Amino acid sequence: MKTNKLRFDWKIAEIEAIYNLPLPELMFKAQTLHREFHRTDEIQGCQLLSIKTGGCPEDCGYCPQSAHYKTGLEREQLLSVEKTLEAAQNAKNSGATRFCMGAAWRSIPDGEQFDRVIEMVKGVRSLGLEACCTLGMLTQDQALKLADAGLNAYNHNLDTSPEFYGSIISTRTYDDRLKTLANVRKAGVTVCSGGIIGMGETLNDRYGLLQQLAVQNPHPESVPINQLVKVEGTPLQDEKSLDVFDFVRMIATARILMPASMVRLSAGRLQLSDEAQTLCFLAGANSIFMGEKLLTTPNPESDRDRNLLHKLGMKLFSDAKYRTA
Ligand code: SAM
Ligand code: DTB
Ligand code: SF4
Repeated sequence: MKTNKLRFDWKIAEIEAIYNLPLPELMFKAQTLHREFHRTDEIQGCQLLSIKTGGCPEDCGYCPQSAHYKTGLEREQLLSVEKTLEAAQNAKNSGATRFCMGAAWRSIPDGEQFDRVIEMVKGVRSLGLEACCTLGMLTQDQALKLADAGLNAYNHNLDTSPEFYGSIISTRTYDDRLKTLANVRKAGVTVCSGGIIGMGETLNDRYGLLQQLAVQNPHPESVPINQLVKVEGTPLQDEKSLDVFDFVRMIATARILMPASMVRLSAGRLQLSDEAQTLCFLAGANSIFMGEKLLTTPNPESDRDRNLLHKLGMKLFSDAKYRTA
């Protein structure tokens, strides 16, 4: 890997300058770095599964799964290992190479439920898929146990800038988030961390989020960029829609700041035309979530994704070997 190209000292003014470049310049820089570190004809397909749904004690203002808001979402206890592995096998059959299990927990309780998740991770790995979990806050001991089970990645998003964070979530702090990321890193599990745009944040908040991610050494290996999915009943249900070009600029800037990382075009694809998604790929996004559901909200149908990739002459990764560059 060309690690001498990676920087961990990004300043807000530099990030601002990149984000606001004339679009052709921004895209050129993003593409130049993208092709140095990654193939440009392939993206990774990931599949999400909500293994424990709803009833979450946290108050994240965007989230349909928070118990603080009436979103009409049906709660579900932790799935069985069998059901989870059935979904993982289906994901593999449809071309995904990474399987991400999400749970609406503030933190994962030790005991039978933790042990069950360990079995899920082992099972997903034995299918030849990369295994990723997102289960809320994690202690060092839990992170080490997940690492022993073969977990490849842990998703824990910073979501936004430290300054805006308190307007979106009050039940945990930015430092709590960073602490879990440090526990994950120390356990030798790769870090998946990104955020959401379209929540009413300022441009400075977007630069602030990108800075928090890009000054981590090493960079998160995986950076999901989500567009807010507006869910009725959440405090952000009436938020103004995001301009597509802001999404493209965010992805391109993430690609430039963290060139070796996977940049994932995550929630919000249903709101994007094929052309807009293509701009995101050209800006350096090299992964999508596949399947008709994200965790609880809809996602484009598989046929539409297949057709789009085919039209673009692109394909999904054919193996699950963890790629850094
Ligand atoms: N409870 C765990 C946590 O918060 O870390 C794991 C599951 S949580 C649903 C995973 C991530 O999904 C959140 O950090 C957030 O970035 C993203 N997310 C949740 N609701 C969303 C929405 N309506 N639109 C976009 N992204 C969303
Ligand atoms: C991430 O950044 N986005 C995914 C994944 N990590 C876990 C989750 C998106 C959730 C969107 C809302 C829902 O479907 O519930
Ligand atoms: Fe709970 Fe995660 Fe949703 Fe926040 S984002 S309410 S922690 S499920």
